[in-house]
Amino acid sequence: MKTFADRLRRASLKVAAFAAILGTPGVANAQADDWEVYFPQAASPLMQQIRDFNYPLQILIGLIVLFVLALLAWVIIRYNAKANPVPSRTTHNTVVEVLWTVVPVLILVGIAIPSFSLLFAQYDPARAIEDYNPDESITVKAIGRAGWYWSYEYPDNGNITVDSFIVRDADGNYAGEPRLLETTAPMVVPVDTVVHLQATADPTGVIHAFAMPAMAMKLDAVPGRINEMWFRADRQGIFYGQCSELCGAGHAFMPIEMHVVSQDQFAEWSELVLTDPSAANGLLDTWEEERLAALD
Ligand SMILES: [Cu+2]
Repeated sequence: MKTFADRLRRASLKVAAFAAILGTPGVANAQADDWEVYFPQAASPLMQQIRDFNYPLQILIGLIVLFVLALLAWVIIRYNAKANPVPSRTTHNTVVEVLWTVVPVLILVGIAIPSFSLLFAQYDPARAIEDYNPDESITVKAIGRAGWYWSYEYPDNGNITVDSFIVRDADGNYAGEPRLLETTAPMVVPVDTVVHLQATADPTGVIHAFAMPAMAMKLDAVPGRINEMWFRADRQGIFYGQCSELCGAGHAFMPIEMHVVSQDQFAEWSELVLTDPSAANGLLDTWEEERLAALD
């Protein structure tokens, strides 16, 4: 028979394995790894801050859960009816009451301060990036379309419009790779550049939401209204997101595919896509192959 110490050791090994999964170093793309349960690897400064903030919070929450559990166990064992034939008549304990009010308040205020500063930073790059220069940023407008796809417009770069449909085969079946995430033409942004992302939806359509977890982005796309957030991609590659507002029959089939390329590549793409969109797409594929080849 297994001793308690054996079980404890096995349990702690499991916890260590779980922690190793959480700390898996970055992969080429922002897709989830097998068995990944934590946030995606950060690809923007804000996502990195959110990850860094969340780790100590998880530990704090874990400690509080254990503490409350221990208190409950103590009360159940030490103060049950069997152990106390004559019930205590205690009704108040001022010290304990003050403590269980003040301590949680201090903990919550301690969490709220960095929390609010992150919330504000989501809408103001100057709060998260020291050398932020608005003149070097670009604007991309993401439009959630009623026919279940996204369009991207680049008002700073000669009125580019990209219609981004999910990939299907000749029979109309979903054929993309990764499954349900590949699009006919992705959103393209330059690396190390602040992108102001404006989200809206077809004026006669429904509400969608633009979500890109690796960049800490989630923004409602509402008909007749513009919402704005920013991100800065810190590494090149292909990143995926999905519509995150239940919008209708095609909700699961309007993926967001984002190619982060070098600034020179972005300049080249943004010229070419105006005249020859399919050549521009081919260029993106070539660049991605080159990037992956260079990683090996
Ligand atoms: Cu949608």
